[in-house]
Amino acid sequence: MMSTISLFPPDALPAPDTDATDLQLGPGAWVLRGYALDYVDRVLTQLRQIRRQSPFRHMVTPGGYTMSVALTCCGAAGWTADRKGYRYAAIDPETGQPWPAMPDVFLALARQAAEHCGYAGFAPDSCLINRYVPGARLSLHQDKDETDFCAPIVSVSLGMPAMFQFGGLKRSDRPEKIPLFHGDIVVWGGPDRLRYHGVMALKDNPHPLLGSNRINLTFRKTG
Ligand code: MD3
Ligand code: FE
Repeated sequence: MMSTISLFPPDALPAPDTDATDLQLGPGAWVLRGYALDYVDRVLTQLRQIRRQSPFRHMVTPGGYTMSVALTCCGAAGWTADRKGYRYAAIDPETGQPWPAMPDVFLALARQAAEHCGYAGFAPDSCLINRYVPGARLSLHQDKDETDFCAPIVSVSLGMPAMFQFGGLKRSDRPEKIPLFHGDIVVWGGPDRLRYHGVMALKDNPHPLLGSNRINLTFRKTG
């Protein structure tokens, strides 16, 4: 792969090593179809441990809404929402204990996918794990609770398919719809890092491994 100067953004774009099965969504965003398939068994084994330690829960937003998507986390920092706002914190407020450690296989998968898209040296300190059942959705939002917007976000989709909405930098920009399937990875960085995005209400299309569930892992560098 060609080397890039690390002045990004806006001086240099990543030098991706993407191939014909990759779908480019923007100057810094790619869908890697099936990229996680070889990792699924190991990822699900680790996920069973994580959810035993820090169970899935439905966060209540500062506005008082209970999210339809259930969440847990692993890594040095986890994401929480309460009346006071959204933030990353080292302690899971449900258990009073640190979030489960990030498994090596999670880190390896996220790093490899980021590098494939030209983001070498991705070092996430947090993985948010979302669980969707039929009807669950995530309304259009930006991910801006992190402090380092130079690092990309890597997302791994498992289980039932979802219709992802990829908008612009303004909430009013009409989003594009992209289906995401079991094993797909999406990498977002650079000029696409702050685009609005969401997930439409899930239809019930049971998956052989995960039944009527969709799991999404998002890897972030929070600090
Ligand atoms: C585009 N999760 O947890 S991942 C989230 O499928 C979240 O559960 C969705 O959005 C899910 O915040 C979508 C894809 C994603 C994640 C971060 C992004 C897309 C993004 C940041 C910028 C632009
Ligand atoms: Fe998001």
